[in-house]
Amino acid sequence: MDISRALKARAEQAGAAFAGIAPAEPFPEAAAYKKWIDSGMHGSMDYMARNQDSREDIAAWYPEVKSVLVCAFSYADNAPRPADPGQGRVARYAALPDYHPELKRRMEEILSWLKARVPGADGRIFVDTSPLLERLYARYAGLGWVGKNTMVISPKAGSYFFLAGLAVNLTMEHDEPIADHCGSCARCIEACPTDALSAERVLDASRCIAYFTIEHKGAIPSEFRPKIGNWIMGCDICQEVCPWNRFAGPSPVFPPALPESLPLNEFPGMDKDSFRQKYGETPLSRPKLKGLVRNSLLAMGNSREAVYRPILEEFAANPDPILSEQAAWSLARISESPLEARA
Ligand code: B12
Ligand code: SF4
Ligand code: SF4
Repeated sequence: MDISRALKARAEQAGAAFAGIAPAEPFPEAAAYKKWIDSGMHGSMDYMARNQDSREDIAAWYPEVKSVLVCAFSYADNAPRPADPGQGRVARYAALPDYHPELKRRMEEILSWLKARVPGADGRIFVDTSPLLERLYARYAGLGWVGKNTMVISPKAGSYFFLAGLAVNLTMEHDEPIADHCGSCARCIEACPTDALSAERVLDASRCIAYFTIEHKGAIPSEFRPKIGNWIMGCDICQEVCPWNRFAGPSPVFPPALPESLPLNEFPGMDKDSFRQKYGETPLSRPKLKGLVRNSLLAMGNSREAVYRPILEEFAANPDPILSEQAAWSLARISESPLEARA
C-alpha cells in the first residue's frame, strides 16, 4: 500500500471517521481571512488577529511541510433535542469531554506510526488551537465542502465532526476537493437568529451565539440578547437545519459526558471549586463559571418565567457589573411579559 493510503488507514484505526490529504500550498480562499479580520468579524477574539501569516500559508508555522493529513472525528448522535425553555441548551460538541487532549493524543499516535514506518518522516500536529485555517485544509483534503453555514460538510456524514491535522515533511499523493452541494438551499442563513451568516459563506462571529456564549468575556450586547433564547453554551441551529445532517449517523468518538441541556439554576448556584470538579474536563471550562452564570441569567430572562425572579434579584446586587446588569435586564424582560410559573 502506498504511504498516503496507509496513513489514512492508520488515521481511521485511531478513530477518525474519515481522513484525507491536502497539498501544503497557500490556497486562494485564505485571502478571505484578512478581510474577515479587517472588518472586525472576530469581535473580541483578539488572538484571531495574530499570526495571520500562518493562516495564509501553513509553511510559516511548519517550514518543512509538504503535505497535510486532515482527520474528521465524528460527534454525531441522533438523540432528540428538548425545546424546554426552562433548560439551558448546550451544543452537541460541548456535551462531550474536551476533545483537545484526546484528539492530540490520537494524532501523536499517528505521527509516531509514520516516523517508525518512513525513515526521516516528521510532522507537527494541530487540533483547533493552532493559527491555521483547518477548514481550508479539510476542503483541499477532500473531506467535504465549505457550506453556507461555513462548516465543512461531508456528503456521507454531514458536519458534526471535529477536525484534527498532521502537517508532514513528505510529499504524498493528495486528495481533490469535492463539489459544493449547497445548491440553492439557504436554510442555515434563514434560520440563524442573529443574522450572522451571509451567502458568501462568511460568518460574522461578532453576531454569533457560539461566540457570545463561549468566547466573549464582556456583557452581551442588548440587541442580541432576546435572540439567544436558551442557548447557554454554543449553538447548533445552522447545523440542525442543514439537510446534510440527516445523514449524520451516531458514531461519536467519545460517549457523552453531560446532558445536552442543563437546568438554568445549575451555574448561578455553584462555587468555583465544585465547577472545576464537575466541569473542569469538559468544554464548559472555556467560558468559565462566570461566562456560564452570565449566559444562564440571560436565558432566565428569555424564559420569562417568574420563578427565576428571586435568583435574578440576588444577582442584580452582585458586585460584578456584568452579572448585575445582565440580571437587571432579565428581571425587566420577565416583568414585560411574564409567563405563568411552572409546576
Ligand atoms: C474562531 C472559531 C470559531 C468562531 C468563528 C467561527 C467561524 N465560522 O469563523 C466561533 C466562536 C463563532 C466558532 C463557532 C463554532 N465552531 Co469553531 N472554530 C474557530 C477556529 C478556532 C478558527 C476558525 C476561523 O479561522 N475562522 C475565520 C474564518 C474566516 O475562517 P473559516 O471559517 O475557517 O473559513 C476559511 C475556510 O472556510 C476557507 N474556505 C474554504 N473553502 C472556501 C470557499 C469559500 C467560497 C470561502 C469564502 C471560503 C472557503 O476560507 C476561509 C478563510 O479565508 C476553528 C479551528 C481552526 N483553527 O480553524 C474552529 C472550528 C471551525 N470550529 C468548529 C466547531 C465545531 C464550531 C461550532 C459548531 C461549535 C458550536 N456548536 O457552538 C460553531 C459553529 C459555528 C459556525 N457555523 O461556524 C470546528 C468545525 C468543524 C467542521 N466540521 O467544520 C473547528 C474546525 C474546530 C475543530 N478543530 O474541529 N468557532
Ligand atoms: S452557530 Fe447559531 S448564531 Fe452562529 S451562525 Fe450558526 S445559527 Fe447563527
Ligand atoms: S443548510 Fe443548506 S445552505 Fe446551509 S450549509 Fe446546509 S445545505 Fe448549505
